[in-house]
Amino acid sequence: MSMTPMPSDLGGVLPGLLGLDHVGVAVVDLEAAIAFYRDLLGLRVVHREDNLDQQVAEVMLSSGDGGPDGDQLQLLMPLAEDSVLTRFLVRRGGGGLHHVAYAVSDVRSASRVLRQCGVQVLYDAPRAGTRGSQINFVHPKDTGGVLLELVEHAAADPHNG
Ligand code: CMX
Ligand code: CO
Repeated sequence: MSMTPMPSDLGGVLPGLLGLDHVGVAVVDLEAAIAFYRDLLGLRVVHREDNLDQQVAEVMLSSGDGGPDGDQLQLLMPLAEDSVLTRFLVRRGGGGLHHVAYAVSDVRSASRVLRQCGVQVLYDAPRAGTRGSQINFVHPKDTGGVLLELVEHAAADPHNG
């Protein structure tokens, strides 16, 4: 895995970047993982939902109030054999760090700028993420091996800062 060099004329700064949002961890047993982080770190579940578009069960945990301050862990478990997560778990022989997500004010323009910088943005248009957010991804082959998620929170999300 390599990192795509940034064209110097773009300045290398992503517009509308709000900061780190969450870290995504793929798991085989969601309830066991929730119990592990609750009992070991005292994290609590602040949200859970099934994302049928992504075919994953998602649980957000936080040590704070679950605000978009980077203090969130997202546990992910596949809901179907053809989920993108199934391939990841099979390839790795179990769970592990799956992605790092950054909050942006406008996922469409952030994706456009990243495309101009030459990295592979996965979706032509953003898709549905947690709590009504809109998400897109940069392929790990362009980021040194880390799947990078962009998340634009829904305006109505009470956690939207
Ligand atoms: N982190 C780091 N590397 C990863 C990876 C990950 N999460 N997933 C795959 N890879 C690596 C593989 O190890 C493989 O590397 P090698 O070529 O060195 O063996 C390479 O990427 C494979 O790439 P690929 O053939 O294009 O793709 P995959 O079928 O494995 O899919 C990806 C990878 C990123 C395109 C797919 O996972 C995807 O579409 N992700 C976006 C959606 C998603 O992740 N949804 C779940 C989270 C939802 C949420 O956060 O709300
Ligand atoms: Co995520």
